[in-house]
Amino acid sequence: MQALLGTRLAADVNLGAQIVLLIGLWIGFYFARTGQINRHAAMQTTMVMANLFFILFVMVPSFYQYVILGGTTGGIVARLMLIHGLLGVVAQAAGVYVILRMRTGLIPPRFRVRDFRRMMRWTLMLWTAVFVLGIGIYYYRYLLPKPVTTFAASLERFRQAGGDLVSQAGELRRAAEHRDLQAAKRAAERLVNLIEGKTGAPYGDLDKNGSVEDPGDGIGLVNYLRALMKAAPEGPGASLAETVGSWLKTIRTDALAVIAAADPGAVGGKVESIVTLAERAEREGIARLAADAPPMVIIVMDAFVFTPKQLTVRTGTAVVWINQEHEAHTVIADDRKFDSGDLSVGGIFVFTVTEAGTIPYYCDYHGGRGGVDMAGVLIVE
Ligand SMILES: [Cu+2]
Repeated sequence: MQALLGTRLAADVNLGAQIVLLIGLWIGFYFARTGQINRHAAMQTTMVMANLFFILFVMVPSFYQYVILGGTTGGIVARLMLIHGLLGVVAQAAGVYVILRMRTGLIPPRFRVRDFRRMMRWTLMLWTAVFVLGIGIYYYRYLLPKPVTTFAASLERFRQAGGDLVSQAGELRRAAEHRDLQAAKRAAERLVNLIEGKTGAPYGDLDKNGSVEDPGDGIGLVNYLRALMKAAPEGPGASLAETVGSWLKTIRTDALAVIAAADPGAVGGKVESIVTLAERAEREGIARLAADAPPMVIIVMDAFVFTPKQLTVRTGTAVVWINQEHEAHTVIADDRKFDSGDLSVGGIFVFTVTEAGTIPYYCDYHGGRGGVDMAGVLIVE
């Protein structure tokens, strides 16, 4: 039914049904309290059996897509889904047990709960708790407003990051000249973070001064280069991008050596090499690449959203998606114009837009067609 109705509509139908089922169960409870036992039995049986339908056709498929296929265990939605799934199975099993016990002789005597009335009450309580968890899932997926940003990293940001590379190398040289090891390590941390980006292996508070310093946008120069190479693998920029990439790797290695150094005297040679290479990478590489490359924008996948969610681009723009978290995502157009397949952390997908129009897209695991949950839209002019 989820596939039939789409993620959001199936969730809406299920939400309505769950409200009806819960009210029904509490009315059934009232019947029991007022001695209307036949009505009680009929009501609870109907509600529990009806719920089996929604479990099988809405909740199991939704759980399978989000948690199992997506391999998603992080984030509030997946965690709620896991708890909800576990407790929901217990609640439903208890409901079926109560029905069998109430209406049939199928439960062998040794499996018969002694305080049956208490068990029924507990089942109703558990059912209610699972309902509340379900509301939580619905809220976080469909109601909670997601951040709306229009800023997309572009070649302009790439050029700026190149400038930051040179200025941080300058900071490093000044610190080394003053034999200020702390300041040198700080500048070295900024260099590494600027180069690697959030998804890099050495990224973070490398000098252990209590703060993560990254003058860039967290994407990382190496990822800008990877995106450029993917956007135009045959272009004249591809081999230059590769060369710049190897320079950046050298700078990174030397900067890590500065961070690991025990005294200011040990960093001199590294610092000179970093400054020379940074200037060269900026002047001969990044500035030229940014000037010659066709227009490019980067959309980041992080915290189960596309940022920016909505973006206007010109025809001929290479649109790049980068996965910046440790959850797999996909980028798939509503009309299947493109489908990235699984993108793990650091994964890049490029689609160059060629004609004007609106292209809604979504993540196959955490979103759905029509702008549901993890989804975005490209407006091509
Ligand atoms: Cu996703």
